[in-house]
Amino acid sequence: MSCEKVAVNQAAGTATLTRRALWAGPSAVTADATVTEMDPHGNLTVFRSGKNRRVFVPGDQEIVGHADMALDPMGMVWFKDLLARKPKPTNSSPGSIYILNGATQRSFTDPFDTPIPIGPQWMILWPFDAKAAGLSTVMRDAGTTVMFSGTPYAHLHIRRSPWEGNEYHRGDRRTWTMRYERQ
Ligand SMILES: [Cu+2]
Repeated sequence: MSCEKVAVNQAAGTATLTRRALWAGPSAVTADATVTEMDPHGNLTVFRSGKNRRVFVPGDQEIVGHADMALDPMGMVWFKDLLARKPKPTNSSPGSIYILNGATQRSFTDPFDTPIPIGPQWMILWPFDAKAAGLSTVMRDAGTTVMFSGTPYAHLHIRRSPWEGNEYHRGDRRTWTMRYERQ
């Protein structure tokens, strides 16, 4: 979070920022959520206080890496630790952050720093071991990556909607879908 972000966001107005912040999370939690602005030090300015424990923060579309976010309490602990550059996050149980409005991210390979769009995602904040979990550490457009793998900030970075696919309810007909692959 840069000072630049706060300045640009101040010009946008509270109503606009609130509306955009709420795109970050699922509709099941938006109605009762708190909406705040966050400064570069993680200090919150409340726009709207809500009854559930999820906090929505607007990002800035003009700045790479500043996505709209919906954080739960442990997600907030983790994110503030990251902002403060603590060597290790201090969340005592897994947190979660929704970034369902998508994001852009700095490239780690391109000298001209072309932003990579990474789309809707959500994160489970716990230092999973990629190898043990059998998960990739490389950016993908769907599925799960262990991001910041091998560091205390490692987390499950999950693309696309958690509500993809169909639910099974008692009495529903089963459709087995399988794919074959050539050896
Ligand atoms: Cu992530």
